[in-house]
Amino acid sequence: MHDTKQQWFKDAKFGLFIHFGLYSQLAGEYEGETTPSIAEWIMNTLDIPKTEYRKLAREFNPTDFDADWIAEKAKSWGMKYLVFTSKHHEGFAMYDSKCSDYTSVKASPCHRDFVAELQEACKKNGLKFGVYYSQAQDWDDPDGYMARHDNSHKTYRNYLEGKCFPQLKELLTQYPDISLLWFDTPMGTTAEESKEMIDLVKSINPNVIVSGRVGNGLGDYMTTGDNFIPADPFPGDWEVPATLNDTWGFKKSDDNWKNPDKILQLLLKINSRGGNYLLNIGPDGTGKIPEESIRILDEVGGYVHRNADAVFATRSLPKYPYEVDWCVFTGKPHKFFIHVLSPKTVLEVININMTVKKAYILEDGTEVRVDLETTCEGPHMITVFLPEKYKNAKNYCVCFEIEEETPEFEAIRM
Ligand code: JFZ
Repeated sequence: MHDTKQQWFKDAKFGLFIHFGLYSQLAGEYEGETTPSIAEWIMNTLDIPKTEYRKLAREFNPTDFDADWIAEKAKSWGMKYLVFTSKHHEGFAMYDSKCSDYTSVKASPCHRDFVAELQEACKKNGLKFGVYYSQAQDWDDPDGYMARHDNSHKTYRNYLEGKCFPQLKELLTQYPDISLLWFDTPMGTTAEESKEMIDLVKSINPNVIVSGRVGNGLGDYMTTGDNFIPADPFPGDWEVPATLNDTWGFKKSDDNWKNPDKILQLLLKINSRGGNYLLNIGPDGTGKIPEESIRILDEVGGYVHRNADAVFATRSLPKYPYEVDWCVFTGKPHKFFIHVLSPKTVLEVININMTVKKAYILEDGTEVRVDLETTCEGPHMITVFLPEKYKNAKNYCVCFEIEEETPEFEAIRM
């Protein structure tokens, strides 16, 4: 991927994804049937006729959706950006679109513009604001793509010119704070068409970053699949979007919630390899966020908040030559961090070449004694003697202020 000088994105490291739309009301169920797939795909998976699906708009009134509360929470979790579904594959605009009647402002009793509400809330809370826009799949437009269906009779161009391009223009002109356009599932989009979308976006707002899923390798950064994380440091900018259970949109029956310790470990691994983690919440049809998501994010976000210096603006580290399961390293110029994720009485790591000026527990500043020595295991054996309080504790971070810009990981030697 290209280096686009998108500094805020390189520094962000942690963000909040929100999947919210008409599908949220169905909660993964339609006429007594539960979708076997992700909930926001229910129209496609259960083949709900368009005329039936459209009726959902008439009941959409999410009185519990509180943009301010969400943005405040995201900030308290140490997140730096938020991405909201302005239009998902279902085709329903969650903002005041002038070129369609199928919008939350015109077709629903709530008459609300969620993009405007979130833009405002992000501004108040100092978060960068991004919107998801399904540029190829549109299951409501006769010429939009639909996965699992025959698209051969469709004229994609009609959809692009009649809905996609006009809506992109609207989003970028009506909401000047948009900093990221999160495109998705390009399907049959050609390289020329991807380029056209990017040019359109940047002609209105040149500072907007475009996600990798604009298609044809033309995005400003690389997007992986749900929780698929590169095993090694990955050059360029990249992001892992991920769910906290197994669905993006709200699904009543899905209680396969991930372990917060696991999520935290993934976040730190992603950061140490140079990427950002975009964690999803799926509010229900009333706009309420599942309690379990909040519990997980309070825990993960609590750690990030306490250890912000070891997450925000960290840079990709070289690959450490050993398998370690009790800690993850992150780093930034002249700082090296050991995140201790399982209990230890003393910390020992080897083959890290750096000159330590000062070492301390990041969350409370308690200095720790560090021994640097050459042992039979090789040079640069680092031992950290822990204060009583941190012996056998987990989820805390040790910060090393170092002479060098970055530590050097030495190769394994006999
Ligand atoms: C897409 C959407 O279809 C889905 O509904 C959700 O919005 C998600 C964030 O993005 O799903 C994908 C697209 C690409 C991959 C995985 C899920 N991928 O490349 O692995």
